[in-house]
Amino acid sequence: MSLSAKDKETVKTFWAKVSSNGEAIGADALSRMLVVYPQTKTYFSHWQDLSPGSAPVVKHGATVMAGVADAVAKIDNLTSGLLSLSELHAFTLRVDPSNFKILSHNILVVLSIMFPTDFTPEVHVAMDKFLAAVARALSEKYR
Ligand code: HNI
Repeated sequence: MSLSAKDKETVKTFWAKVSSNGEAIGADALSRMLVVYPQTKTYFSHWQDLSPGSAPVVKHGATVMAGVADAVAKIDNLTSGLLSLSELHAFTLRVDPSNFKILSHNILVVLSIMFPTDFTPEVHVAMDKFLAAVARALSEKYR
């Protein structure tokens, strides 16, 4: 399941095409996660409004996608590159790492809807592997 050199190139090329839509991708992915997997709401109970498209959901969607953009930039060193973000999620936020997989799934769903032509099976598998690698890197500090 590791990312080949070809997968990395595919991720970077696809990301270059779609990254200007990061905010919209993040807002929809987070909105869907909170509706379809309501157990994820527990981490955001301090927000005023957790409904799809609400201000905090849109804002945090952009934050998460900025994190994904950072991960694309660090694709060759994800474990060390995301260590402080892993520490934050493990020790401060105490997010159960199973949720990373749930968010990744929602990001893939949104990418497939927003970019039906560019989201080829090749892009799908590369992005799936990449998001799994990001989830693994974010889980590093839980050990
Ligand atoms: Ni996550 C904060 C990135 C998955 C719950 N998260 C952040 C921040 C980034 C980030 C960046 C802001 C850090 C800072 O303030 O320094 N999160 C990511 C990435 C992923 C991810 C790249 C996976 C791809 N986070 C998740 C998941 C959950 C989650 C799956 C819970 C279901 N994250 C949070 C919470 C915060 C957070 C909670 C604090 C937000 C707030 O406003 O309180």
